Amino acid sequence: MSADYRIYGVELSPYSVKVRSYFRYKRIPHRWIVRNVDTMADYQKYAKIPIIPLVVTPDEQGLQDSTPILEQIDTAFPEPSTQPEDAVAAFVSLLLEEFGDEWGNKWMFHLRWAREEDRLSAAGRIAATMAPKGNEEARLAVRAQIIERMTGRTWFVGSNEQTGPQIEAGFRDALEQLEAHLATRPYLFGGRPAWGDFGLWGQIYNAWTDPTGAAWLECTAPNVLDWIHRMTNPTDEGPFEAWDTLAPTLAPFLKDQVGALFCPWTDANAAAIAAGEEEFTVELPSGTWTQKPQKYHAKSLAAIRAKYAAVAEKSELDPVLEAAGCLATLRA
Ligand SMILES: N[C@@H](CCC(=O)N[C@@H](CS)C(=O)NCC(=O)O)C(=O)O
Repeated sequence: MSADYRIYGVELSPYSVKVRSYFRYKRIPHRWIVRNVDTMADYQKYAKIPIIPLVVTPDEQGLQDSTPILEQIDTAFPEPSTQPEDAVAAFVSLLLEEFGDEWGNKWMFHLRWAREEDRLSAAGRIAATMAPKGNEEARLAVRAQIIERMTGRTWFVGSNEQTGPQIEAGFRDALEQLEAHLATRPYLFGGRPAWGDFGLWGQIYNAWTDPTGAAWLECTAPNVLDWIHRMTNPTDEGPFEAWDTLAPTLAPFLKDQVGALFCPWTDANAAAIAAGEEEFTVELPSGTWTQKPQKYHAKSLAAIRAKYAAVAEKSELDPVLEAAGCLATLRA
């Protein structure tokens, strides 16, 4: 029995590193345990579903799913706060966390598996967690199996021949917008990290660990790269900002990435699940988008809608969400 929290995860899991960064920022005593052949049996004792991260509390409770994990940790460790005081910024942060988990994951997952150099790199590192430690022959054999399985499985996040170019263009646009925003502040909401940072960062950090993502980030987005480094072990560098100073460079991101792409997509995905459809098509500003519905996502949409509904005073928030094209999706 250990007095510390334990986080079972791997470096290539955006949700795992998101949770680890959260623990680091809050200075919560914890151990990072790589889920591999040696730790699998322990992991399985606590994991109810086969996903990472898995957090095991000091009283041996297993927690899964990064957003509820963050919520539970916030209850136990409210300070330092990761919610901006300003009501508009606070909700935008929650929305960006959801966007990062669900849409940012398409950037990361697509880039990781679309090109051979990325497949080789990622599969090689994942294989190291699955093959017996130090056995290079076994690692390369597992790498080959992973590549075979993952090639052609990018449909899982909606990446296909039609959507791939849209995902890549969207990621490049997003990086350009984040680059401008992070030019004058260390974190997305000012001097300290907020939920939006953790959700988006897990995905963008992971894209950076793959060759194509690294090439894009390192040659075009130095401020985003600094933020990637900072977020691996975030510290308090000052207060949160209020929405009025964030808006000039964050409102464009909210409008072009969240309102124009993610919101219509998530509405269409939820409608397809409700109707029991095998596939859905939605017209986005980036083009026609066809994919199989993502079941898990409908749940997290319901969760962000509940968070919106719980905001007591919406008179300043609603015009911001309306201007960004997010309001109807959140009110539905
Ligand atoms: N919604 C979950 C998603 C977690 C998830 O998809 N984890 C992936 C890795 S990034 C996973 O565990 N895949 C199966 C596996 O690696 O065994 C969360 O936020 O924690």
